[in-house]
Amino acid sequence: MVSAKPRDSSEIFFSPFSDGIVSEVLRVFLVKYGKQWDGRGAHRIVGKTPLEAAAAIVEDYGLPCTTNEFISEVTPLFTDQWSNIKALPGATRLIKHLNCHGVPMALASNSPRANIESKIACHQGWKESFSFIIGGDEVRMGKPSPEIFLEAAKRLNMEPSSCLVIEDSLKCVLEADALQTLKVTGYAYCNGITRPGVMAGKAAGMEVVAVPSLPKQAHIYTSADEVINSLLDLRPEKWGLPPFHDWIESTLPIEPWYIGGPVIKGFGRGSKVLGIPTANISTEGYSTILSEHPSGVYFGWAGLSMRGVYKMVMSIGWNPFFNNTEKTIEPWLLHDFDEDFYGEQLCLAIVGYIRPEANFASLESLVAKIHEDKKIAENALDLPLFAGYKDDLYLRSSLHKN
Ligand code: ADP
Ligand code: RBF
Ligand code: MG
Repeated sequence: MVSAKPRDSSEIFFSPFSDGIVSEVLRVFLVKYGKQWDGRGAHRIVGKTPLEAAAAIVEDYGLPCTTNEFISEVTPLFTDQWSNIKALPGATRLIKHLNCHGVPMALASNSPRANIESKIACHQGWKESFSFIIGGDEVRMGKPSPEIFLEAAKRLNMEPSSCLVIEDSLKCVLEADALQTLKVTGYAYCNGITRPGVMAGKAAGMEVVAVPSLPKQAHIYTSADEVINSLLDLRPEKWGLPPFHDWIESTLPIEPWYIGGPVIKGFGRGSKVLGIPTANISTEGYSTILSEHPSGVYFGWAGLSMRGVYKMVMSIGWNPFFNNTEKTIEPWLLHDFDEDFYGEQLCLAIVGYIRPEANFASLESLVAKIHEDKKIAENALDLPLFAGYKDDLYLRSSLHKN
């Protein structure tokens, strides 16, 4: 990682939308052809041009249409979805924070400017927070050309070297506005190794933090100064920007979210290999809610229908140490049980975030880190801010009444 230069004022450029919309559009679209979007297709289309991505879907799903027909059919579906586009987790928090500290920000995207404006219209406070919005139709060449970022720096009257670019994957390349950008700006896709936004930022002489919006994609952002799993992991002070002050005792309070289901069999290694049992629940039915929350280590309260409510620390994701291909939900209930409870209904109120999932040099260091997470969660859940959720109706109503 390149170390950050301290700066008096910095500029931030980023495109803070999540990719959930792509899955949603393709899910609805494929049903029309009697097919089921399995979500995993997202990996097959990432890093491709819009045309290549469309061709891959037509081929993979054996659709009875040409690539161009597919494109003209999905484009209006994407447009309809713009008002439903969810912000990337942590985007509103970050925009508010930087705005409150008077950090000038610009929003620079390859999408035509009018599309960007429609997309952010439903996010309160966003438009006013950016000094400028620059669309792909306002420059000769879109990303990966540095032009859009250089233009943003010029308009902000700042040196490119004192600007920070925060770049997500710029969404799945299939998204409708990317298709339009292709026509409008003659956007040239360079290669599948580095994402266009990262290339553009580096070519503009700026520091770049990349936030891959699909899992296991960090390797295609290698030229970024830092790759973070989600905006929750951004430490502004690393880049000479004012730090967040909402972390409390190593935890980040979040808007609580809720998932539940019967306890299922996992990989059979939690207790055996790590000495840490995790009462897995199925991810089925939670694809939307899970796509709205970054993978990582969280904590909260767990209601076990036949037993009660317990403190809980969990990981959600691909367990990088084991390089799983399936995303799993792995809650460790912080209580000693004298028997297994497979099949029992488990409800989770997730109230705070601790850290991204990580890889470790050894099993011992993974286990040590999980025990550290446990301590953090145990202490945090005693704070009034988190303790109250123990009585959350969602958990209480799931308990078996005798
Ligand atoms: P699996 O791979 O099948 O999830 P684990 O080794 O992770 O197996 O063990 C998890 C199981 O252990 C749970 O499903 C539950 O029945 C039991 N268990 C016992 N104590 C706990 C605990 N404190 N937290 C979570 N699960 C526990
Ligand atoms: N697995 C990882 O590969 N990396 C992690 O950073 C990680 N953190 C975890 C944190 C907690 C609190 C828990 C309960 C589990 C974590 N695991 C992590 C998941 C662990 O690998 C998983 O539970 C076992 O592999 C059982 O399948
Ligand atoms: Mg388990």
